[in-house]
Amino acid sequence: MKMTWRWYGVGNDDITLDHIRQIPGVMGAVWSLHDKVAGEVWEMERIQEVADVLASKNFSPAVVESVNVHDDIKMGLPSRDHYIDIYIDTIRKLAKVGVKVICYNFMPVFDWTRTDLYKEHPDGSNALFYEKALVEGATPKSIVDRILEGAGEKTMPGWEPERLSHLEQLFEGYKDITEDVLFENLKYFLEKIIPVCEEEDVKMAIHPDDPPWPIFGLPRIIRSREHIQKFLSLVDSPYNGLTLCTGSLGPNKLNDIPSIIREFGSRIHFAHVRNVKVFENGDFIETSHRACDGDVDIIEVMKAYHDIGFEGYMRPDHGRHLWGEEKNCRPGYGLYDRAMGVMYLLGVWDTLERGVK
Ligand code: DNO
Ligand code: MN
Repeated sequence: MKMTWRWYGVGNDDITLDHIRQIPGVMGAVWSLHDKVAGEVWEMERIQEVADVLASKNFSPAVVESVNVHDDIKMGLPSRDHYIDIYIDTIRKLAKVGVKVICYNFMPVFDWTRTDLYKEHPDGSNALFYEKALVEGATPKSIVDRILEGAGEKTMPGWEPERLSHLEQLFEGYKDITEDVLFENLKYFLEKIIPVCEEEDVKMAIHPDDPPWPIFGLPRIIRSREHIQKFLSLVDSPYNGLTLCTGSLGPNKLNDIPSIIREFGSRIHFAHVRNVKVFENGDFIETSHRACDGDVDIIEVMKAYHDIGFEGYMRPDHGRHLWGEEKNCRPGYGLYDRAMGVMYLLGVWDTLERGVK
C-alpha cells in the first residue's frame, strides 16, 4: 500500500509540500490542475511544472484526482467525441510524467453533496454534514447557494460557481437520462479511453457517488456492490478500475465495504479512507478516521486491504476541521485531522504487517 495526500497545488493550498513531508509515510501528492474546467485541454508545460515541483520534494506524481468528465459525455450528446479526444490527449500527456492512476467520477451535475460545511461536533470540531430531509425538500439551487455561501472565498472541486450558474440548463439536459442511459454513456466513454490507458499504462479509477443515492431525480450509478459489479463488466480490463471511497459508500449502511474490498480488490487502484456517522433519519456527519467514531469499521477496511495484499495508492479522505483551521482550509481538507488519519491508518496497517491479529 502506498500512502498519499491530496494537495491542491502551489499557491492554491495553505498546506505546503514541506508540511506534507513531515507526515510519516506519505510518498505521493494527489494532484490536479484545479483551474481547468471539464473538457478543457491540459497543456504539457503545466503538467510538467507540477511534476517538477513534486519531484523536487521527493513526492510521486502517480495519482491525479480528478480529470473531470464533461457533461456532454455523461449526457451522450454528439459533441461527446470532441471531449473524449481531449480526455485522451490528457491521459497521454499525464502518462509522460509518470501518472499511473486517474481518479474521476460520473455523477451528473453535482459531485459530493452536503447541506452544511461546518457542522459542529459535540467536542467543538466541525465537519461536513448531510441533512437528508433538507435535501429532499429543497430545490437544487437552494442547496448550491447554501454550499457556495458556506464556502465563501474558498474554491472547492465539484462546486465550480461558473458551471453551477447554468443549473437549469444542466437539469434540462439530464431530464431523460435514466440509470440505464447513464451506464450506456459511461460504457461508450470507457470503450474509447481504456485502450489508450492500456497502451499508456494509466489506470482509470472511478469514484463512487456521494451520497450513495439519487438526488434531485438525477441518476447515480456507482453506489452499491451491484452497481460496482455492473460498472466493472462494462469494460473488463484491469485499467477500468475503482477509487474505493469508504466515506461515499458508508452513508448507506447496507454497503458492506470490507466485503466489497475483498470481492473487487484487484480492480481497486486508489483507496479513499474516511469515516461517517449515520443517524437514524438518514442524516450523516463526517468524523475522525477512528473506527469507533463512526459507522464505517475502518479497522475491518484496513484488514481487508491487508488480506488482499493491496499494493495500490491510499489516502485519508476528508477530515474534520480542528483548532480553528476552518477559517482557512478547504472544507474537508484541513491539515490536522487528515494527518491524524494517516497515523491511524498506518498504525493499523503496521500492526497487521507484524502479523498481530
Ligand atoms: C469525496 C472526494 C470526491 C472526489 C471526486 C473525484 O469523497 O474524494 O469529491 O474528489 O469525486 O472525482
Ligand atoms: Mn472520496
